[in-house]
Amino acid sequence: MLPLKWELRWASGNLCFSIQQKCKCFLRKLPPCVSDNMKSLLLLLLLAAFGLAWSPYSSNPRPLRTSVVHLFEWRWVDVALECERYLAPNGFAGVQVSPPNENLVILNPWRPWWERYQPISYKLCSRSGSENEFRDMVTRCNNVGVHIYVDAVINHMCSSGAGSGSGGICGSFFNAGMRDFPAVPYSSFDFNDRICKTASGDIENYSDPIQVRNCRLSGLVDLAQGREDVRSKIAEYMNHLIDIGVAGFRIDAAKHIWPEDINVILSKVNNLNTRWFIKGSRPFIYQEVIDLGGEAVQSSEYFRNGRVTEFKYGIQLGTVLHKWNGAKMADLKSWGESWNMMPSDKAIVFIDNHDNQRGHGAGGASILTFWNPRLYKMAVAFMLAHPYGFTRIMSSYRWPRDIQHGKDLNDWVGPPSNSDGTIKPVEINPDGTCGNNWICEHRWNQIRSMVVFRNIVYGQPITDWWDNNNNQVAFGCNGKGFIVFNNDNRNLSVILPTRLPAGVYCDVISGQKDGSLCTGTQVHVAANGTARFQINSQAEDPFIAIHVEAKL
Ligand code: QV4
Ligand code: CA
Repeated sequence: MLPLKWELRWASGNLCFSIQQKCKCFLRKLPPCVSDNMKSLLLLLLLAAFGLAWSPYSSNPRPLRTSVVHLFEWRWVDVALECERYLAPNGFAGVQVSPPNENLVILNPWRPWWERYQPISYKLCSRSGSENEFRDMVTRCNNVGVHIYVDAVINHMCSSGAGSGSGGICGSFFNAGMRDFPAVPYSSFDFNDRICKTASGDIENYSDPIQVRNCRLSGLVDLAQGREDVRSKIAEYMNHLIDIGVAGFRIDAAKHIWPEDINVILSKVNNLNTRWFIKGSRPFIYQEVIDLGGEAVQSSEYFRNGRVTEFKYGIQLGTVLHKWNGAKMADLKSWGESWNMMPSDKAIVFIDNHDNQRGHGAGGASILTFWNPRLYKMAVAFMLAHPYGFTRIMSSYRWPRDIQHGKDLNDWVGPPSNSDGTIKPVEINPDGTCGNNWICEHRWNQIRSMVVFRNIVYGQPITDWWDNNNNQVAFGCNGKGFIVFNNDNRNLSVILPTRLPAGVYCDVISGQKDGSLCTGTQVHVAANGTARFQINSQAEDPFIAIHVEAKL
C-alpha cells in the first residue's frame, strides 16, 4: 500500500512510530513527570532526526511557501527566468507547467492549446522547449527554491482519428488507428479497446464508472493502466522527470483512470531527487477529478493517492461574488467543508483553470477569470486569505474571445505565437506587467501581495469574522493578518478588532510597503487592536489587506 505513510505519536504514555499502519512503540511508558511540553519537544527532535520528509499531500518547503502558479503554455526558458526574477523573491512555492512530453501537432484548427493533451511519446520535447531547456529550468527553479510540477497526461494518447505519420512535434512516428506508438513503445495490447463496452468506443454515460475509466475521453485512445507494461512505461516517464528534479505531478484526467491503477503507478515512482529534496521525500500529487456531485465517480476514491482538484470551489465562490441566486459574501462565514467540499487537507483549490476559463471542463458562467478583473482579484484574495485547501494561481494569455450563444468560438486558440507556430517569449514591461498578450495574473500587485499574505498567516485559524449580513465581510488570521471586503453598493466605514499589534500598517492591495513608506492606503491599529476600515463601493479594488510584515 503506497504512498508510504508514517506517523509519530503518543499512545497511552508510549512514543509510537507507525509505518504503513504497523505500529512500533519505543520510549515505553514515559513517567508521568515528563510534561506534555517535554514530550512535544522530544517528538520535534525525533521528527528533525527523521527529516521533515514531504508527503503526497504537502509540498511545503522552508521558508514557508504555500501557492503554486500555473504558467500555462509558457516556454521553459521563460519559466526559468520567472523563477529567478519574480517567483522566488515573492514567495511562490512552485510552478505547474504545461505537459512537457511530445504531442500531436494539430493544424486544423491552427495549433490549439489542447494539442498538448494528445501525447505521441514521452520524449521531453514540446512547444515549450527541448529536454535540455526543461532540465535547465528545473535546475534553476529548484536552486532558488521554486519547484516544478508537471502536468502528466497519462490516461490516453492522441485522438483515434489522428491518422498516422510523423506528426509528433519531434517527428516521432505513430499510427493512431493501429494504436501504434513505437517511440514509447505502446501497441494495440496496451489500450482499452477490448474492454470498453460502449457502441462508439467513447465515454457515453458519466454515471457508469466503468466506461468513464475504460472508454475513450473525447475519442482519445485510452491506455490500459491495468497492464503491467503500461504501468511501467508511465512510471518510467515520471521517474525520468523526478530524476531531473521535478517535485510532483498534476495527474490529468485522473477521473478516467482507476484509482487503484494510479496507486500502483505511484508505488513505482521514485523519491524526489536528493540534490534538492530531503531524503525520502515523496512527489506532491494532485489528481484532476471533476466531482460536482451527482456522478458515479467521486473525489474521495482518489484521496489515498494524493490531493484532488476541488472544482466546487471556483464555481461556488464565483456565484457568491456575482451575487447570483441571492448569494452574499456574509454566507462565506461557513466557507469550507460545510459547503459540500472535500476535506481541506485533500483539496487543491483555484478560482479558474486553463479549461474552465474558456468554457472547457466544468464550471460554466459563474467562473471568474482575468476577463472580469475586479471580481477576480477579490475571489483570488479571498481564496488566499482563507485557510481551506492548497492554493493554485492561474496565469493566462489573452485570446480573441468570440462568445456566441454562451459558447466561445475561439476557445481553442493557442498561446501567443509566431507564424511558424513557435511560442512568443513572455516580455516584461518596465512597470512589471507582461507584454505579447501574456496576462500574468500572478504579477498583479493584488494577487502577488496575497500570495505573500498567505505565507505569513499560514496555519492560523480565522478569527473575528465580521459581516453586515450582506456583502461586506472581514476576518482576521489570529493576529497575523486581517482582510476586509466591500462587495456591496454602499460605502463601508467600520471599526473592527484585528488582533494585530498597535501601529500603522500599509494596505497591500492599494499599494505596498516600500522601506518605511507605504505606496497605498494606511491603516491605523489602535492599542486595543481595533482599526477603522473605509472602502468606497466604487473603488477599483474594494478590499483591504494588512499583515504583520506590512507594519510601517
Ligand atoms: C472530437 C469530438 C469527439 C470525438 C472525437 C473523435 O468532440 O466527440 O469522439 O473528436 O476523434 C479535443 C477537441 C475534441 C476532440 C478531441 C479529440 O476539443 O472536440 O474530439 O480533441 O480530437 C483538452 C481539451 C479538449 C481536447 C483535449 C485533447 O479540453 O477539448 O479535446 O484536450 O486535445 C472532462 C474530463 C477532464 C478534462 C475535461 C476537459 O473529465 O479530465 O473534460 N480535463 C483534462 C484537461 C483538458 C484536456 C484533457 C483532460 C484531456 O484539463 O485540458 O482536454 O487530456 O471533464
Ligand atoms: Ca481511461
